[in-house]
Amino acid sequence: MSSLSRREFLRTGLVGPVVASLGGPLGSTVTGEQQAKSARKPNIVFILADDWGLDDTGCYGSDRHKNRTGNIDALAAGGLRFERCYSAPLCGPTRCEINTGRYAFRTGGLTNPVSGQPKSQDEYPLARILKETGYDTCHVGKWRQMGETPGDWGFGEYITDNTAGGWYWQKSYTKNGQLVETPEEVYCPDVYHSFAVDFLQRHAPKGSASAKPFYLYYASHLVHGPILRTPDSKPGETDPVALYDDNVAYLDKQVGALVAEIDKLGLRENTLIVFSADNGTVGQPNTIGGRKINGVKGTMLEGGARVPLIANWKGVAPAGRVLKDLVDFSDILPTFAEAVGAKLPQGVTVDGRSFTPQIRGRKGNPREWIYVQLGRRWYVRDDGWKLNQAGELFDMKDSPFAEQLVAEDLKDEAAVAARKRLGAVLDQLNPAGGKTISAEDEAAAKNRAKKQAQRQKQKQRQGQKQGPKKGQKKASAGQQAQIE
Ligand SMILES: [Ca+2]
Repeated sequence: MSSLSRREFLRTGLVGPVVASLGGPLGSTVTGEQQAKSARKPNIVFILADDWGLDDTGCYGSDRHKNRTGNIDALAAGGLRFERCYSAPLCGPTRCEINTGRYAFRTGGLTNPVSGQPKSQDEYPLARILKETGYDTCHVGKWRQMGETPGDWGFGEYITDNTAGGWYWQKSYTKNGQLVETPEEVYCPDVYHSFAVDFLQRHAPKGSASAKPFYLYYASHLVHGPILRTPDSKPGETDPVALYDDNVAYLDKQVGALVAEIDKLGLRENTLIVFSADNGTVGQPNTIGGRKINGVKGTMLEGGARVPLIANWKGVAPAGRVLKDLVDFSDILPTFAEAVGAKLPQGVTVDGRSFTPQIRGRKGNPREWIYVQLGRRWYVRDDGWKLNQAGELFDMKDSPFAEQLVAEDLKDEAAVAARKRLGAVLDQLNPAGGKTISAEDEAAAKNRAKKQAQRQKQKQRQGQKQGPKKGQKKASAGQQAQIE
């Protein structure tokens, strides 16, 4: 236990027989109450923003929102911030990776919609792993693209809705499989937040479920389109840019409220809080230090999949540390599993690598490359280079602002070595040999998404012509999602 304090050791979840075997001498140095507190398995709260890039986040240098994300920035200041984390460039494939720890060509979670691909019975989902380790599991917010229900995927309780886009001012939602209808429109992010708070309160030291550690997956609809007014928007506000800013501010406010609740309930020191996003910004990327991020949601450019990743664990994660370690979203499952001391399923290829050691302040075993896939396109990227399915090599030294295509016949030593190195990774992964989608099906999926976006715009235009309904002032389509 040389590099691991006893307190930290107990927190790893390596408890039970190990703790029991420590016996007398160590046991006599702490009170029973302290020991019980230390031995409690850590809780995990995973906050996932929707359509939110580095350029939306103050602590990543966003010029536009630098004073709008104070609560998220505070999580980074009190914990770790990973500079190079990669989701998939689209909602559904990202959520598949989170829940399975596996790349899309293994699961079939290739593009939107991914419902039915993969199936929960064919996978070993994160929530099920945690549940089988004794955790209470709760899903809050966006789910639909995963298919089935959060319950099928291992969540003991959940609140969600039947949509892949934003679900804001509405008269219905789904709670634990039951449709709930309300007489008046409610702001669903607030309803979902209350559900999360109730879950936390039941798991607080004095709550009815205090004996159980928990996993709360807080998958906000914010800031996916349609970009509508929030409860904090100026009355009558219709300017789409102002409303977009309001949505950013509202997500940050909810993050702050969630963390304050965790503090108030006495859960903070035993709770790992992770904040990330499911893909990059929609529409126009914002600037960082005056330069525009290269690429947005749905693209295979850096801005499509490079997202913020913040891990805050009071008393465990080093405060204010910034890491350049490469992380991709298949890493979330093994990271959370290791954090709670759960074993990974046998006989299942998990692509991810745990970054729990880094969260605990150690060097860990950082990745040498990350992998990103969307439909029939993919790339593998390492510290300075990126190679895609077409064999195109990009020099990434100026990312996330620019990526330079390298001429195929360039004899530059570093480029030649990178092509060889990354090519070997792709050969080993062999995405083309895994589950795939036909060009026709991919085009059809894109077309459906486009039509859906058009319907959304049409609906919003009609809403504007007719004037806003009570509690629902529609924005123009200027900043709407083009795709789910
Ligand atoms: Ca998204």
